[in-house]
This record gives sequence, C-alpha cells and structure tokens, in this order.
Amino acid sequence: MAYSEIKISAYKPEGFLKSYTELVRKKMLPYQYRVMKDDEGCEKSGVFSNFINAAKVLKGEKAGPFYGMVFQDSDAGKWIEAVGYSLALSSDKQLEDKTDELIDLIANAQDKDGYLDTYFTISNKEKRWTNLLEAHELYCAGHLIEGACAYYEATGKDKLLSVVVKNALHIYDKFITEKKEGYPGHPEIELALLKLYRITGEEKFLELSKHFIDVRGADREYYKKEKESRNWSVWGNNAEDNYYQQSHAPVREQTDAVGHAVRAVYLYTAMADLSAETGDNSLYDACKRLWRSIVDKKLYITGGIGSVFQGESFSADYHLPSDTAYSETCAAIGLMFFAQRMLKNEVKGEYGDVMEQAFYNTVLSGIELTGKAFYYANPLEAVPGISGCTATHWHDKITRPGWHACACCPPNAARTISSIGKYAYGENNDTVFCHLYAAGEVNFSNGISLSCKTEYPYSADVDYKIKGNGILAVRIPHWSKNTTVYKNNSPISPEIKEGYAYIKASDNDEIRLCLDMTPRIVYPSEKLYNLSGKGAICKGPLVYCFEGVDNNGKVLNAFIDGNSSIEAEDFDIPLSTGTKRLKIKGYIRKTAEGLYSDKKPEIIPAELYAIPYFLWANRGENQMRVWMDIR
Ligand code: FUB
Ligand code: ZN
Repeated sequence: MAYSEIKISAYKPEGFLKSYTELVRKKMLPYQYRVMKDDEGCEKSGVFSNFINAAKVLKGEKAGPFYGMVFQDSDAGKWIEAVGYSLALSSDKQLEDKTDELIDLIANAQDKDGYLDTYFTISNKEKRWTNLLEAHELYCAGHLIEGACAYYEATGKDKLLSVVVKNALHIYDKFITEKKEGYPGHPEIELALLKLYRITGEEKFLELSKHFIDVRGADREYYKKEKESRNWSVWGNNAEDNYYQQSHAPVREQTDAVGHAVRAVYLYTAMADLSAETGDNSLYDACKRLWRSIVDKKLYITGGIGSVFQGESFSADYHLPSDTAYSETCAAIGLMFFAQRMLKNEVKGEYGDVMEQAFYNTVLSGIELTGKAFYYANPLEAVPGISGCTATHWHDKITRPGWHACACCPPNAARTISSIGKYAYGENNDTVFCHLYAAGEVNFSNGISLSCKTEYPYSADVDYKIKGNGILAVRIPHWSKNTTVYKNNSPISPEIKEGYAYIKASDNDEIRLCLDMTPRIVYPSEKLYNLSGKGAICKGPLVYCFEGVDNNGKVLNAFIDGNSSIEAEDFDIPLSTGTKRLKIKGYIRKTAEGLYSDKKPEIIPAELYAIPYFLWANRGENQMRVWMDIR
C-alpha cells in the first residue's frame, strides 16, 4: 500500500469545499431524510416505511406492501454513511437523532438469521438469493455496511455495525460455508466488506470480498443457469449479456471497461482496494488496463463515464455524445472511488487528476445549489424543448428534478462530498500526500499537521503551513504548464516523481504552490467524431460551459474565436461564492427564417461568456453547450 487514508475527522474543510460539506449537512441530508420518510410535499420514496413493514412481517403483524425499487434500502445505507462523515466534520444533534431513529427501524427489520433486505422480507421471502443478477440483495447489504462503518467511526455507536456484521456473517455462511454459487449482479458489497474487515478485523469479511471478486466471470454461465432455475424476474435482464454484467471473463483477465458503468467502477474499486490491501499485483495489473480503457477511450472531458442511456452503460470506444450523454452522477462518483484506490496502490498524478476532474465537474454538476434538486444524467449540451422531452433525450433533463424514482445519485453525492478529506489527503510514515487542493486543517496520524489556505478551484495559489517534520507530496496537475513551488518565500525545485512534488518540510515551514490556471481551449481527438471542429474552455480543473442566460438567450448558434484571449472575471451566481466566469470573443450565426434557406447566415461578432459547468442549470431553463464550434 503506497499510503493510508486519513480518518474523515482528521480534515476540517474551509473555503469552497466547506461550502459544499455544509450544503450537505444543512440542506441535502435533512431534505433527503424528509424524502425517505415520505413527508408531506416530498416525492414518495418508501424507504422508512419499507423497514417498518418488514419489521411488522417479522413480528407476524399485518404489514403494508413494499414500495419503490428493489434496491430501495440502499438509499438508507448511503444516507447514513453521509451522515456519519458529516458528523465527523461537525456535530449535529438533530441529524444524529434522526439517524438513530432510522437505525432502530433497520435493526427491527433484520431477520433472526441475520438476513436483511426489505424487498424480500416484506413479501418475497421464498425468493431470497435466487436472483443475484437483478435483485441487488448484496448491493443493499454493501451500502448498509458502508453506512454502519461511517456512523460507527463518527459516533462510536455500534448498533448498526452489529446489524451489518450479523448480516455479513449470514452472507458468509451462504456463499462460503454452504458454497452457494454466484456473485453480485451489482458489485458494491466487495468494496464494503473491505471496509468492514478493516474496522472489525474479522478475516471472514476479507475472504468473502476476495471470493466475490475471484469467482466473477470464472463461470460465465452462472447468470444463465440462475435465470433458468427461477420463475421470476425484476426487469427481465438478459442473463447472457456477460459484458453488461462484467462477467465475460475472470476479473484478472478483463481488459476493457464494459457494461453498466456504475457496476463496473464499483467492481474496479474493490479490485484496486483488494490489491492495495493484499499486494495482489495480478489484480492491480487488471485495474491498470481497465483504467487505461476508461481514461484513453471512454472519458468525458467533464470526468463523466457511461455515455449511453441504454443499460446506463459504457458504449463503444470514443462514443461520447454530448446532448444524449448519460454520464450518471453515480458513475463519476465511482470513478473517484476507483482513482482513490488506484492511488493507494501507486501515487501517480494521473489518478489524482482524474479524481479531481470527476469531482469538480460531473459530481458537483449532480447537485443544484439549493441542495434540493439533483441530476442523474449530466449532458454536455442542453436544448430546451428537446432535452428531457423527446424519447432520445428523455434522461437529460433541462433542470434538476427534486427527486428520482431511482434515487441512487443524491445520497451518493452527499456521502462523497462529506468524505472529501479522504480523497484529498493521505499519509504514510513520514510523508503526507495532497491529492486535491483542499483548504482547511489536517491532522495526520504520523504526527504531521498542516493548514491549507486556498481559493481553489477559482484561484491557482495554494499555501500550506506545516507542523512537524516530514515530506509533503503534492500533486502537480497535468494542466498546470508552469508550476512554481516556494518554501518560506524562496522558490525551490523539489523532486518530481510521477506527477507529485516531494518537498522536505520542517516544523513551521510554509510551502506555497503556484499553479498555472491560464484559461485554455482544449481540442478533442479526431477519434471523437462528433466533436470535430470543436473546442472546450477550461481553467484549472474546471470545464466551462456556455449558457443562454449569459449570452442573450442563445448559445447553440454561437462559435468561439480560437485566437481570442480569454479573460476571467468575478461573477455572482445566486447561492455560489467566488465564481469566475470567462469572456471570449466569438460570433453569432444569424440564419434566415424558415427551416432551410439558400441565404448564407449572417456572422455577427460577439463577446461570449462561460461559467463553470458544474454550475449550469441553476438559473432556469437554458440552452447549454460545453463543446463549441471554433473558428
Ligand atoms: O442499480 C442501482 C443503481 O441505480 C445503479 O448504481 C445506478 O446506475 C442505478 O441503476
Ligand atoms: Zn446514480
């Protein structure tokens, strides 16, 4: 293992990241609680009522029906996990009380043998474990495990931890002791079991995680046989589409990122984590191949992955449409997970770069600035009247909905933001790693602490003040063409290895990193056939987009001047702070009336304005475009 994660409580955020961790604590989590409880005025979710009804069934009482997706319980797990991280950052009695209330309901819904899944407990008991392909029992178990670990670490309360340990031992007995065949249709429990293993020290959890990873794809017929032996289905999934379920080959032989994108990156996360934990290089080698497949051929400039709605999946290499992009928020989150586990194997700038790209663009784009509306799909181009309206663009909404029938993304975003410290920082014996430029205070367990002051991602200067003696390893992002490092106000030339500057630091040293955030136009490869002749504007880690509201209502008829200077200026968007918008020269193409015309369009010079992509759709319905035509 190259380094260890820090504890969530070791980092106290400030600045931009604090504005988001506070948004999660004050707005997103209370709002999501109300949704889970089916409060008046909220979209019904049934999360609480499912646990209540499952408990009634177990007691032999009359119960209401199950409500929602077969994996509805997972929302509770992710929400509790987010609360755990949030409480580790700052206490919040109300939030903690609400969580304890939910945990009591979950505990009551657990069967005597440890089984826990409301869909099957309420009305489908005889169907337990018969449909691993679709029914997500192991996925839900994984999310409850992650929630329990986070909540225990933050509060020391172990009620939910005991519940998930009992559940995980039940699953261990099923798949290891009783040798039940099969592996999760939706990977998740593999990575969760590794967390549970680290918290409890119970070797069975490590063994079970490894088991699910090892058997995946070894028997390619498993899901087919499973389907033949059951007479029910959730969605009628094709059990023979092994590529879709990442079961086309044993994981160590897989080379291309394929199938359902979230499932894929959750699987790769577990593989990378297991390889860091056990030193299994065959797994890390596979992860490196899969990483290359994503980063070289299947990654949006916004850090999004999984480009097609059909199956929420990866498409062919270089197929990255803008206006019909799926680019699910959860998939970008999963990519952050994967990158963070890759960093635990090897500290390489590219892993940090991609983690940052996904976070500041697609993950944050998933959240409205109110904290009460969320994107599932994150397109790179939006057209009012078409986006969210037509069959081809139904998934790409023009503004963020308040909730989703499949609500995987909102609590996923909440847990990722409130645990941002573990993505930003890491440590080993004498070194502290700064993967993201995250303002705030960090107390590492190796005795070093630091304070970081920065207005990142809007400003390029990052100031560290160190307490203790050791090495500060700071990522130098690929986009910073001229980076200067100062130690106590004098420029230094630290050793640069694999995209990180290694700076020897002593008590009270002040290290300043000056990155080069000159706005730039990024040009796509010619392999991205749909982007021919286009360019996108970026500044630092942020991808920018053009929105109608800043450009006289229209941007789809505009193109930018590739030789123009690009100027940054302060710009207020309600509920955001410190935003900079970019001004660039360009042109408007004014066409004649009628659907088609022989008349050549008039080309009118114009000043065009772009805002950070993650802030789009916060000011009503607008045309929006990332990739602009360039002249
Ligand atoms: O199936 C569970 C979650 O819901 C997936 O991770 C998302 O892609 C959505 O399908
Ligand atoms: Zn999602």
